[in-house]
Amino acid sequence: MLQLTFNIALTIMERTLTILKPDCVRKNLVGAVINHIERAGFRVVAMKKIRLTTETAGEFYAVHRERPFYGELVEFMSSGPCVPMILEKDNAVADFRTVIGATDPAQADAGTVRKLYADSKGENIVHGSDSDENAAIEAAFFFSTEEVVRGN
Ligand code: 3AN
Repeated sequence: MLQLTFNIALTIMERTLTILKPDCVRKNLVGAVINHIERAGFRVVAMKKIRLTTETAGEFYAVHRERPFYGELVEFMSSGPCVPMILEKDNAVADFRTVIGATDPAQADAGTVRKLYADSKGENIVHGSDSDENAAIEAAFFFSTEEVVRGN
């Protein structure tokens, strides 16, 4: 029984929250980016297409409220639909940040999502959580428990 409990605990995967941003949707790159993400070993366990308001975008990025680009960021994130997703994989948060590349696409490694598809630091195609704690907070921002579906 103890052994069984241990094995079940080992199968719990780490999660991260991503948003395919309005530039990704506008450029019709949703499928290409999801393909890139799945090929990197992530599983999509929740996904929807929504449009943030300036209020909800401002709330999501509240941590950046004092930064000079905050207004621009909120305006951009509410400028069209976006596609938030919860992704599962071992080491999801760190591995996803490797897959998407640096915030500034000019600095991003070759083959990363931002290097391949992004135009600028502001319009950089995808968001990725920066810690396990924020991943959980951000996942709850977009999805209810019922909207998260594990398994194949
Ligand atoms: P990342 O998304 O790579 O974790 P953060 O957390 O530093 O980057 O920034 C959050 C978001 O704010 C970025 N995804 C980007 O859209 C925007 N951003 C960051 N730096 C700038 C900047 N200098 N000018 C405009 N937008 C920026």
